[in-house]
Amino acid sequence: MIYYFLYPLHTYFSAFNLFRYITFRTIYATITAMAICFFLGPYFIQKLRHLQIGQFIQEDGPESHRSKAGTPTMGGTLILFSVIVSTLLWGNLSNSYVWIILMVLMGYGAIGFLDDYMKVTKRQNLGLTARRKFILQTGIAFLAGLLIYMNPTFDTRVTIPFIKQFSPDLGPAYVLFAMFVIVGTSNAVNLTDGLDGLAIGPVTIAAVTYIIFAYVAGHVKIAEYLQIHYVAGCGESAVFLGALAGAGLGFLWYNTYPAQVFMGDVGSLPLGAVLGVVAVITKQEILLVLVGGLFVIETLSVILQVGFFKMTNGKRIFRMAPIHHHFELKGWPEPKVIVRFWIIAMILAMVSLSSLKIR
Ligand code: 57M
Repeated sequence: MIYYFLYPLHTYFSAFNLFRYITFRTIYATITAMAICFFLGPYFIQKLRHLQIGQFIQEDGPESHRSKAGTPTMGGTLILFSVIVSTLLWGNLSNSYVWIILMVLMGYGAIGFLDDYMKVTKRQNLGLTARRKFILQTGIAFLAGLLIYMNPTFDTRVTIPFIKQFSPDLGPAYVLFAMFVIVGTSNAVNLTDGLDGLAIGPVTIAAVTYIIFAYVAGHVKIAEYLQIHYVAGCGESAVFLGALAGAGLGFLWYNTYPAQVFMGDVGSLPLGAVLGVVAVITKQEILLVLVGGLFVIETLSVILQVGFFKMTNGKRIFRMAPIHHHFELKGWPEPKVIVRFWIIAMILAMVSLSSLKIR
């Protein structure tokens, strides 16, 4: 909205010309979302405690998690609030990609809110059935994929990281591909959110990484120079990603070990889903496997564990899946697991950025 009300005044005050620049608005979207999360955090946590919205700990979890019982959860609502307010303030609201992203954020946020609410009211860690959750996720992802596909300027070719010559055109099937990316990333982040700050750290790293991809893909000259797909208007998603990164840092202030609040499914499901949407919009879909490589590792550890368990009638590859629990049970202190996973996420993000030059 600021873009609307203040930019036109640049004819009277040249300083207001700044509001035209995506870089300027991305920086201030980041600061705004961080400030909202940081300053509202204590009040919000106190409110969650008052409402007795506390985490129920599953019996079969690691012993060290017992002490976490009752930690306020559903902190993701504060993240979503900060991101939405900051994006509405600093984003160019005539950009359709911004609204598609916000639709997915709110849609998945509603799924997570429902799931968390059912868990809290039933005092057990079982919310929506996996089937119901999957159907809702797929429906929203389909709508997002269709809206992106219907944009006449959107290209349905898929970018293969590090390979410039080959970019298969999926045509209408691109909608199904986009759905897979969005639903898959949402659930991968959800699985990863099992230690203090373990999900929000890499989500913030991925958001910052995609700010760069969104900016260069939305800039016709830079996109041409880097020989990547130019996506008219996708640069505006950098403002949203700035808000996401800012809210992530603001939330991390309270979610870091020992966590004062958990994000809940209301946070993990939408955060993963919007990373998927942005990966599709910026046409760096498959690269998300690298940018969000930590989420992929966590998900693969579960798939391998469950598959091996079933094939061998009860044998396990890991002491416990997802893999963060494996290292906990090996005796690594929780902060050590978390920070080492963050370091891996940063390394993967840097390698993914190198794909811009290595073509
Ligand atoms: C999402 N949720 C955390 C918190 C967070 C198929 C199976 C792999 C599913 C998986 C599962 O249940 N995943 C659900 C992970 C939970 O965190 C809550 O959930 C929200 C995210 N969705 O915001 O509200 C617990 O994680 C801990 N936590 C923190 N700090 C945080 O900042 O310490 C979360 C955030 C919280 C808290 O203890 O209660 C979770 O782990 O459930 N299941 C599992 O992950 C379980 N693994 C398992 O069963 N492995 C089996 C098979 C199925 C692979 C095996 O290895 O043989 C583990 N999780 C739990 N208990 N809770 C281990 C058993």
